[in-house]
Amino acid sequence: MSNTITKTTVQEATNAKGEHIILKTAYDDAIHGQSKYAAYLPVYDNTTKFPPTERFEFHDRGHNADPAKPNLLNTGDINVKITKLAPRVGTEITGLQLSQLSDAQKDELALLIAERGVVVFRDQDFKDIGPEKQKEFGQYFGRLHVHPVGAHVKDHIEFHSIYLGKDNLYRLGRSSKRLTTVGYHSDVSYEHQPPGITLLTLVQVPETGGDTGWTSQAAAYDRLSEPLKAFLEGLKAEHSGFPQAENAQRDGHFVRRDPVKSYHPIVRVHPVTKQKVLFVNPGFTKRIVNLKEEESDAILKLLFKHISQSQDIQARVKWDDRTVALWDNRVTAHTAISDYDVGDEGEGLRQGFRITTLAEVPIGVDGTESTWD
Ligand SMILES: O=C(O)CCC(=O)C(=O)O
Ligand SMILES: [Fe+2]
Repeated sequence: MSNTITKTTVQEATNAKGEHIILKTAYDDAIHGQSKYAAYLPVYDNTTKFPPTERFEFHDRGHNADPAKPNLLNTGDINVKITKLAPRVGTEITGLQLSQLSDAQKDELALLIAERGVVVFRDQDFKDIGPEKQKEFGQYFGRLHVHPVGAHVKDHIEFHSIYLGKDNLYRLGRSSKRLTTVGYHSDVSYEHQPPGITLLTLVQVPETGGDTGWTSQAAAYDRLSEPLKAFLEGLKAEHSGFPQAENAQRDGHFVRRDPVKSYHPIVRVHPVTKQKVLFVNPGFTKRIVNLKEEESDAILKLLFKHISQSQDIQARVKWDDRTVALWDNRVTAHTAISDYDVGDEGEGLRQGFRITTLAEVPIGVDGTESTWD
Protein backbone atom coordinates (compact mmCIF):
# COMPACT_ATOMS: atom_id res chain seq x y z
CA MET A 1 0.00 0.00 0.00
CA SER A 2 1.37 3.39 -0.86
CA ASN A 3 1.68 6.57 1.09
CA THR A 4 -1.33 8.16 -0.60
CA ILE A 5 -3.30 7.33 2.52
CA THR A 6 -0.80 9.15 4.71
CA LYS A 7 -0.82 12.95 4.94
CA THR A 8 2.76 13.95 4.40
CA THR A 9 4.68 17.17 4.11
CA VAL A 10 8.33 17.58 3.27
CA GLN A 11 10.25 20.22 5.19
CA GLU A 12 13.76 21.61 5.34
CA ALA A 13 15.02 20.97 8.88
CA THR A 14 18.09 20.25 10.98
CA ASN A 15 18.95 17.00 12.74
CA ALA A 16 20.17 16.64 16.35
CA LYS A 17 23.71 17.56 15.23
CA GLY A 18 22.48 20.76 13.57
CA GLU A 19 23.00 19.37 10.05
CA HIS A 20 20.61 20.27 7.26
CA ILE A 21 18.10 17.49 6.46
CA ILE A 22 14.92 16.85 4.55
CA LEU A 23 12.21 15.88 7.03
CA LYS A 24 9.05 14.13 5.94
CA THR A 25 6.16 14.38 8.42
CA ALA A 26 3.61 11.57 8.27
CA TYR A 27 0.51 13.03 9.93
CA ASP A 28 -1.92 15.84 9.33
CA ASP A 29 -0.42 18.89 11.00
CA ALA A 30 -3.75 20.73 10.81
CA ILE A 31 -5.28 18.14 13.14
CA HIS A 32 -2.39 17.27 15.45
CA GLY A 33 0.11 20.12 15.21
CA GLN A 34 -1.03 21.63 18.50
CA SER A 35 -1.68 18.39 20.39
CA LYS A 36 0.19 17.87 23.65
CA TYR A 37 2.22 14.98 22.27
CA ALA A 38 2.79 16.38 18.77
CA ALA A 39 6.54 15.98 19.36
CA TYR A 40 6.07 12.18 19.26
CA LEU A 41 4.21 12.03 15.94
CA PRO A 42 5.82 10.11 13.06
CA VAL A 43 8.47 11.76 10.90
CA TYR A 44 11.20 10.50 8.60
CA ASP A 45 14.63 12.04 8.27
CA ASN A 46 15.03 11.54 4.53
CA THR A 47 18.70 12.50 4.48
CA THR A 48 20.75 10.87 7.23
CA LYS A 49 22.36 7.54 6.33
CA PHE A 50 23.80 5.19 8.94
CA PRO A 51 26.78 2.86 8.39
CA PRO A 52 26.55 -0.87 9.19
CA THR A 53 26.38 -1.55 12.92
CA GLU A 54 29.71 -2.68 14.32
CA ARG A 55 30.10 -5.28 16.99
CA PHE A 56 30.12 -3.87 20.53
CA GLU A 57 30.41 -5.16 24.08
CA PHE A 58 27.14 -5.53 25.92
CA HIS A 59 26.76 -5.81 29.67
CA ASP A 60 23.36 -7.03 30.82
CA ARG A 61 22.27 -5.05 33.89
CA GLY A 62 20.49 -8.14 35.14
CA HIS A 63 23.92 -9.55 36.08
CA ASN A 64 24.20 -6.84 38.79
CA ALA A 65 20.84 -7.68 40.36
CA ASP A 66 20.19 -9.41 43.65
CA PRO A 67 18.04 -12.34 42.47
CA ALA A 68 15.62 -11.80 45.39
CA LYS A 69 15.00 -8.25 44.07
CA PRO A 70 14.61 -6.65 47.52
CA ASN A 71 14.76 -3.10 46.15
CA LEU A 72 12.08 -3.59 43.54
CA LEU A 73 9.70 -6.18 44.94
CA ASN A 74 10.07 -5.93 48.72
CA THR A 75 10.22 -2.22 49.43
CA GLY A 76 7.74 -2.44 52.31
CA ASP A 77 5.63 0.22 50.58
CA ILE A 78 1.98 -0.87 50.83
CA ASN A 79 1.14 1.11 47.69
CA VAL A 80 3.26 -1.17 45.55
CA LYS A 81 1.21 -3.97 43.98
CA ILE A 82 2.75 -6.73 41.92
CA THR A 83 0.64 -9.27 40.06
CA LYS A 84 1.28 -11.84 37.36
CA LEU A 85 -0.50 -11.17 34.06
CA ALA A 86 -0.54 -14.89 33.30
CA PRO A 87 1.28 -17.84 34.86
CA ARG A 88 3.91 -18.22 32.12
CA VAL A 89 4.47 -14.61 31.07
CA GLY A 90 4.07 -11.05 32.27
CA THR A 91 4.07 -9.10 35.53
CA GLU A 92 2.15 -5.92 36.30
CA ILE A 93 3.39 -3.33 38.79
CA THR A 94 1.56 -0.36 40.27
CA GLY A 95 2.86 2.06 42.87
CA LEU A 96 6.39 2.52 41.51
CA GLN A 97 7.49 5.27 39.11
CA LEU A 98 9.95 4.16 36.43
CA SER A 99 11.24 7.72 36.27
CA GLN A 100 12.37 7.53 39.92
CA LEU A 101 13.97 4.09 40.08
CA SER A 102 17.44 3.78 41.59
CA ASP A 103 20.17 1.91 39.73
CA ALA A 104 19.71 -1.09 42.05
CA GLN A 105 16.00 -1.12 41.19
CA LYS A 106 16.75 -0.86 37.46
CA ASP A 107 19.17 -3.78 37.69
CA GLU A 108 16.50 -5.86 39.41
CA LEU A 109 13.99 -4.74 36.81
CA ALA A 110 16.27 -5.98 34.02
CA LEU A 111 16.33 -9.38 35.70
CA LEU A 112 12.57 -9.39 36.29
CA ILE A 113 11.93 -8.57 32.62
CA ALA A 114 14.17 -11.47 31.60
CA GLU A 115 12.38 -13.84 33.97
CA ARG A 116 8.80 -12.76 33.25
CA GLY A 117 9.25 -11.72 29.58
CA VAL A 118 7.27 -8.50 29.95
CA VAL A 119 6.69 -6.11 32.85
CA VAL A 120 3.88 -3.58 32.66
CA PHE A 121 3.92 -0.45 34.82
CA ARG A 122 0.65 1.40 35.44
CA ASP A 123 0.00 5.03 36.36
CA GLN A 124 3.34 6.32 35.08
CA ASP A 125 4.57 9.87 34.47
CA PHE A 126 7.11 8.53 31.93
CA LYS A 127 5.50 10.11 28.86
CA ASP A 128 5.84 13.56 30.44
CA ILE A 129 9.50 13.50 31.53
CA GLY A 130 10.77 14.56 28.10
CA PRO A 131 12.81 12.80 25.43
CA GLU A 132 16.25 13.35 27.02
CA LYS A 133 15.28 11.63 30.29
CA GLN A 134 13.37 8.96 28.38
CA LYS A 135 16.46 8.19 26.32
CA GLU A 136 18.68 8.21 29.39
CA PHE A 137 16.36 5.67 31.01
CA GLY A 138 16.58 3.40 27.97
CA GLN A 139 20.34 3.77 27.66
CA TYR A 140 20.80 2.38 31.13
CA PHE A 141 19.85 -1.04 29.71
CA GLY A 142 21.87 -0.93 26.51
CA ARG A 143 22.83 0.95 23.36
CA LEU A 144 19.76 2.46 21.68
CA HIS A 145 18.71 1.03 18.34
CA VAL A 146 18.01 3.29 15.37
CA HIS A 147 15.41 1.63 13.20
CA PRO A 148 16.71 1.16 9.64
CA VAL A 149 13.45 2.27 7.98
CA GLY A 150 10.77 3.08 10.57
CA ALA A 151 9.18 6.39 11.50
CA HIS A 152 10.91 8.21 14.34
CA VAL A 153 10.07 11.39 16.22
CA LYS A 154 11.38 14.84 15.40
CA ASP A 155 14.94 15.45 16.72
CA HIS A 156 15.17 11.94 18.24
CA ILE A 157 15.89 9.29 15.66
CA GLU A 158 16.22 6.58 18.35
CA PHE A 159 12.50 6.82 19.13
CA HIS A 160 10.35 4.56 17.00
CA SER A 161 7.03 6.36 16.52
CA ILE A 162 3.87 4.27 16.84
CA TYR A 163 0.89 5.91 15.19
CA LEU A 164 -2.27 4.71 13.52
CA GLY A 165 -4.95 7.28 12.71
CA LYS A 166 -7.06 8.40 9.78
CA ASP A 167 -4.24 10.59 8.50
CA ASN A 168 -1.69 7.73 8.60
CA LEU A 169 -2.89 4.24 7.73
CA TYR A 170 0.57 2.92 6.91
CA ARG A 171 0.72 0.36 9.72
CA LEU A 172 -2.72 -0.91 8.77
CA GLY A 173 -1.78 -1.09 5.11
CA ARG A 174 0.93 -3.60 5.87
CA SER A 175 -1.66 -6.10 7.07
CA SER A 176 -4.56 -5.32 4.73
CA LYS A 177 -3.84 -8.34 2.53
CA ARG A 178 -4.00 -10.72 5.48
CA LEU A 179 -6.92 -12.17 7.41
CA THR A 180 -5.53 -10.94 10.71
CA THR A 181 -3.51 -8.01 12.01
CA VAL A 182 -1.76 -10.36 14.44
CA GLY A 183 1.91 -10.80 13.61
CA TYR A 184 4.18 -12.12 16.33
CA HIS A 185 7.77 -10.94 16.12
CA SER A 186 10.83 -10.17 18.18
CA ASP A 187 11.87 -6.60 17.38
CA VAL A 188 14.32 -6.36 14.44
CA SER A 189 15.62 -9.87 15.19
CA TYR A 190 17.63 -9.72 11.96
CA GLU A 191 20.22 -7.48 13.65
CA HIS A 192 23.56 -9.15 14.46
CA GLN A 193 23.07 -8.03 18.08
CA PRO A 194 19.29 -8.01 18.28
CA PRO A 195 17.39 -6.15 20.99
CA GLY A 196 17.22 -7.04 24.64
CA ILE A 197 14.77 -4.73 26.38
CA THR A 198 12.20 -2.69 24.44
CA LEU A 199 10.09 -0.03 26.15
CA LEU A 200 6.72 0.96 24.69
CA THR A 201 4.31 3.57 25.95
CA LEU A 202 1.16 5.02 24.45
CA VAL A 203 0.17 8.66 24.79
CA GLN A 204 -3.23 8.28 23.13
CA VAL A 205 -5.31 5.10 23.09
CA PRO A 206 -8.46 4.05 21.28
CA GLU A 207 -11.72 3.83 23.21
CA THR A 208 -11.22 0.07 23.30
CA GLY A 209 -8.88 -2.28 21.47
CA GLY A 210 -5.32 -1.81 20.33
CA ASP A 211 -4.00 -4.18 22.97
CA THR A 212 -0.57 -5.77 22.67
CA GLY A 213 0.03 -9.51 23.04
CA TRP A 214 3.15 -11.34 24.20
CA THR A 215 4.08 -14.99 23.93
CA SER A 216 6.76 -16.66 26.03
CA GLN A 217 9.49 -18.14 23.86
CA ALA A 218 10.89 -19.87 26.94
CA ALA A 219 7.59 -21.66 27.59
CA ALA A 220 7.30 -22.33 23.85
CA TYR A 221 10.65 -24.12 24.00
CA ASP A 222 9.76 -26.02 27.19
CA ARG A 223 6.61 -27.43 25.59
CA LEU A 224 8.48 -29.12 22.74
CA SER A 225 9.21 -32.84 22.89
CA GLU A 226 12.72 -33.84 23.91
CA PRO A 227 13.63 -35.19 20.44
CA LEU A 228 12.49 -31.97 18.75
CA LYS A 229 14.38 -29.84 21.31
CA ALA A 230 17.54 -31.85 20.67
CA PHE A 231 17.12 -31.51 16.90
CA LEU A 232 16.57 -27.73 17.01
CA GLU A 233 19.40 -27.08 19.45
CA GLY A 234 21.97 -27.85 16.78
CA LEU A 235 20.51 -25.51 14.17
CA LYS A 236 20.59 -21.87 13.14
CA ALA A 237 17.91 -19.88 11.31
CA GLU A 238 18.16 -16.94 8.96
CA HIS A 239 16.51 -13.71 10.20
CA SER A 240 16.28 -11.13 7.42
CA GLY A 241 15.77 -7.37 7.32
CA PHE A 242 15.58 -7.38 3.51
CA PRO A 243 11.78 -7.73 3.04
CA GLN A 244 11.17 -4.87 5.49
CA ALA A 245 13.63 -2.62 3.64
CA GLU A 246 12.18 -3.61 0.25
CA ASN A 247 8.64 -2.83 1.43
CA ALA A 248 9.75 0.51 2.83
CA GLN A 249 11.48 1.40 -0.43
CA ARG A 250 8.44 0.34 -2.43
CA ASP A 251 6.27 2.59 -0.24
CA GLY A 252 8.53 5.58 -0.78
CA HIS A 253 10.26 5.49 2.60
CA PHE A 254 13.89 6.25 3.18
CA VAL A 255 16.21 3.33 3.95
CA ARG A 256 18.71 4.82 6.38
CA ARG A 257 20.84 1.69 6.86
CA ASP A 258 21.38 -1.12 4.37
CA PRO A 259 19.43 -4.26 5.33
CA VAL A 260 21.20 -7.11 7.10
CA LYS A 261 20.65 -10.81 7.74
CA SER A 262 21.83 -12.91 10.66
CA TYR A 263 21.99 -16.64 11.31
CA HIS A 264 20.90 -17.01 14.91
CA PRO A 265 20.79 -20.22 16.99
CA ILE A 266 17.21 -21.53 17.01
CA VAL A 267 17.55 -22.31 20.69
CA ARG A 268 19.13 -19.33 22.38
CA VAL A 269 20.41 -19.13 25.95
CA HIS A 270 19.67 -15.98 27.96
CA PRO A 271 22.97 -14.68 29.35
CA VAL A 272 21.61 -13.92 32.84
CA THR A 273 18.88 -16.46 33.55
CA LYS A 274 20.48 -19.20 31.39
CA GLN A 275 16.94 -20.01 30.20
CA LYS A 276 16.70 -21.78 26.85
CA VAL A 277 14.34 -20.02 24.45
CA LEU A 278 12.94 -20.75 21.01
CA PHE A 279 14.41 -17.83 19.05
CA VAL A 280 12.40 -17.85 15.82
CA ASN A 281 9.48 -15.62 14.90
CA PRO A 282 7.08 -15.29 11.96
CA GLY A 283 8.05 -11.64 11.51
CA PHE A 284 11.67 -12.06 10.50
CA THR A 285 12.76 -15.73 10.45
CA LYS A 286 12.98 -16.98 6.86
CA ARG A 287 14.58 -20.42 6.82
CA ILE A 288 16.47 -23.00 8.79
CA VAL A 289 20.08 -23.24 7.68
CA ASN A 290 21.23 -26.62 6.24
CA LEU A 291 17.71 -28.06 5.84
CA LYS A 292 16.03 -28.66 2.48
CA GLU A 293 13.47 -25.99 1.60
CA GLU A 294 10.41 -28.13 2.28
CA GLU A 295 11.84 -29.35 5.58
CA SER A 296 12.59 -25.82 6.70
CA ASP A 297 9.15 -24.56 5.61
CA ALA A 298 7.32 -27.36 7.43
CA ILE A 299 9.24 -26.98 10.69
CA LEU A 300 9.01 -23.18 10.74
CA LYS A 301 5.27 -23.41 10.05
CA LEU A 302 4.88 -25.71 13.05
CA LEU A 303 6.93 -23.43 15.31
CA PHE A 304 5.19 -20.24 14.16
CA LYS A 305 1.79 -21.82 14.78
CA HIS A 306 2.92 -22.93 18.23
CA ILE A 307 4.19 -19.44 19.14
CA SER A 308 1.19 -17.58 17.71
CA GLN A 309 -1.67 -19.84 18.73
CA SER A 310 -0.67 -21.15 22.18
CA GLN A 311 -2.79 -18.84 24.31
CA ASP A 312 -1.66 -20.78 27.37
CA ILE A 313 1.82 -19.24 27.09
CA GLN A 314 0.58 -15.74 26.22
CA ALA A 315 -0.59 -12.54 27.91
CA ARG A 316 -2.47 -9.58 26.50
CA VAL A 317 -2.30 -6.04 27.84
CA LYS A 318 -4.96 -3.39 27.64
CA TRP A 319 -3.40 0.05 27.45
CA ASP A 320 -4.19 3.40 28.93
CA ASP A 321 -2.17 6.55 28.43
CA ARG A 322 -0.20 6.10 31.67
CA THR A 323 0.98 2.57 30.97
CA VAL A 324 4.55 1.59 30.05
CA ALA A 325 5.50 -1.94 28.98
CA LEU A 326 9.05 -3.27 28.97
CA TRP A 327 9.82 -6.63 27.42
CA ASP A 328 12.83 -8.79 26.71
CA ASN A 329 12.96 -9.62 22.99
CA ARG A 330 15.28 -12.53 23.73
CA VAL A 331 12.59 -14.46 25.61
CA THR A 332 9.29 -13.22 24.12
CA ALA A 333 7.65 -12.43 20.81
CA HIS A 334 4.86 -9.83 20.68
CA THR A 335 2.20 -8.44 18.40
CA ALA A 336 0.13 -5.30 18.06
CA ILE A 337 -3.59 -6.16 17.91
CA SER A 338 -5.09 -3.61 15.51
CA ASP A 339 -8.75 -4.47 16.05
CA TYR A 340 -10.18 -0.95 16.36
CA ASP A 341 -11.67 0.97 13.45
CA VAL A 342 -9.35 3.87 12.66
CA GLY A 343 -11.97 5.30 10.32
CA ASP A 344 -14.38 5.84 13.19
CA GLU A 345 -13.92 9.23 14.94
CA GLY A 346 -14.66 7.91 18.42
CA GLU A 347 -12.81 4.65 18.10
CA GLY A 348 -9.59 4.94 16.33
CA LEU A 349 -6.59 6.92 17.40
CA ARG A 350 -3.49 5.25 18.83
CA GLN A 351 -0.17 7.02 19.36
CA GLY A 352 2.96 6.12 21.25
CA PHE A 353 6.67 5.55 21.07
CA ARG A 354 9.14 2.75 21.47
CA ILE A 355 12.71 2.83 22.78
CA THR A 356 14.72 -0.26 21.89
CA THR A 357 18.01 -1.41 23.40
CA LEU A 358 20.48 -3.74 21.74
CA ALA A 359 21.95 -6.77 23.53
CA GLU A 360 24.55 -9.50 22.97
CA VAL A 361 25.29 -11.58 19.90
CA PRO A 362 22.93 -14.53 20.53
CA ILE A 363 24.51 -17.68 21.97
CA GLY A 364 23.24 -21.21 21.39
CA VAL A 365 23.10 -24.16 23.74
CA ASP A 366 26.54 -25.42 22.69
CA GLY A 367 28.05 -21.96 23.21
CA THR A 368 28.29 -21.08 19.51
CA GLU A 369 27.33 -17.57 18.46
CA SER A 370 25.19 -16.25 15.65
CA THR A 371 26.97 -15.65 12.35
CA TRP A 372 26.46 -13.36 9.38
CA ASP A 373 27.89 -13.03 5.86
O1 LIG B 1 1.96 -1.18 18.85
C1 LIG B 1 2.11 -2.23 19.47
O2 LIG B 1 1.28 -2.68 20.24
C2 LIG B 1 3.36 -3.01 19.31
C3 LIG B 1 4.16 -2.45 18.23
C4 LIG B 1 5.43 -3.18 18.07
O3 LIG B 1 5.47 -4.32 17.75
C5 LIG B 1 6.66 -2.48 18.38
O4 LIG B 1 6.64 -1.29 18.55
O5 LIG B 1 7.68 -3.14 18.47
FE1 LIG C 1 7.55 -4.93 17.90
